[in-house]
Amino acid sequence: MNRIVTLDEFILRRQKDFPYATGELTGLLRDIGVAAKIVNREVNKAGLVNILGFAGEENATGDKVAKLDIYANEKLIECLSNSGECCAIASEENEDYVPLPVLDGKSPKYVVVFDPLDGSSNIDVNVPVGTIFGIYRRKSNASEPATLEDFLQRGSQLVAAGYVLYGTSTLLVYSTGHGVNGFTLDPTIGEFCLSHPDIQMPKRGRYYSVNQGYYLKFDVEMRRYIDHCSDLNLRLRYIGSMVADVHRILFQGGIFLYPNTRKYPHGKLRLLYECNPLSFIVEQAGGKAVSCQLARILDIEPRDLHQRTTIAIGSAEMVDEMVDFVQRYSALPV
Ligand code: P6P
Repeated sequence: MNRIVTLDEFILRRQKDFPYATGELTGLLRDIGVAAKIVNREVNKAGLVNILGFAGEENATGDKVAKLDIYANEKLIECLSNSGECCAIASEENEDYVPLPVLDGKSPKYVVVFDPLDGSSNIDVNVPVGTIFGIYRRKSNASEPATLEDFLQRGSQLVAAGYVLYGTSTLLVYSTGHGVNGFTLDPTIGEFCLSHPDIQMPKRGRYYSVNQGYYLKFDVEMRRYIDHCSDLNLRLRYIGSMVADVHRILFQGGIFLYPNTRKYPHGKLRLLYECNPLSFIVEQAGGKAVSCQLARILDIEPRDLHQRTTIAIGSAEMVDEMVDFVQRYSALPV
C-alpha cells in the first residue's frame, strides 16, 4: 500500500520547485486547502440543510443562513486572511476586489481570484459543484494597498491555479506550473491525500461537452464542429457545472465548449476566475484552451474583473480540430 502523502506534506516537499520558494505560496495553498474542507462540510450537508429547514431561514442561533455560494465566499476570504500571504481577492461574488487585513510583520505578495462555488445552481439537485482559484504575484508595491492591475494579469502570469470538486468524493487539483496533481479528501483523517499524481490529459477522448440546447444559436462553424463530434460518435456529457465537466475531460479526454450566443455575444464564462485557472491546469496537463475566436485563453489581456470569454478547452488534438473547423467555416475573418 502506498504511503499516505498529505497535501501539506506535498506542498512543502515541492516548495523547492518554486523560484521564490519562501514558504509564502505554501501558506496560501494550505489556506485554500483549509477553506475547501470547511466548504466541503457545508456542501455535503446541503440536502440536510433543506430537510432541517435552515435554508434561507434563521438557524438555531438566530443567524440568517447564507446561500452556500455566499457561505463559500466568506470562508475563502476568512481562510485566505490566515497566513497573511494574500493582500486582496477578487471573487465572482464581489463586484470589486476585496483587500485583506495585513498581519503584523507581513508584506503579502499575492492576490487570489476565485469562483467560490461554480455551478452552485446544481446544489439543490445534488450535482457536483466546485471552487476554482488562481494565484498571482501582485504587481503593486508590497507596502502599498492592492490595485486593480494586480488582478488584470493574463492567465499565463498565474503562479498557481486549481480547483476543488465536491462530488462523489472531494478532490483538490492544483498546479504551480510544474505539472498537475490531485488530492482526495479522506474524511476519516480530515486530510487531502495525494491520489492522482502527475495528471496527463489524453490527447483525444470520447466526450464532447456543450449545451446542445443552444445549438441553433451558435455560429455556423461551431455547429459544423459539433456535428463532426456527433459524426465521430463522441458522447455528449454536459451537467451545467464547468468545473465538473472540465474535470471529466482532464481525466478521460475530450473537449468542453462554451461558444458565443445571442444572449452571451462574448461568451458566458468568466475569464479571470473560471477560464484562466482551468486553462492553466489543462495546459499543464498537456491539453489546450482557446477562445472560439482562436485566441489562447492564457494570452487574453483582461480588461475588467468579471470579463467573459468564449472557450474551447480539452484534449490538444480535439482543440486543434475545432480550430481547423473555425478557420475553414467561419463567415468572419479569424
Ligand atoms: P448554461 C454555472 O452557472 C456556469 O457558470 C458553469 O459552471 C457552467 O458550465 C455554465 O454556467 C452553464 O451555463 O448556459 O449551459 O446553463
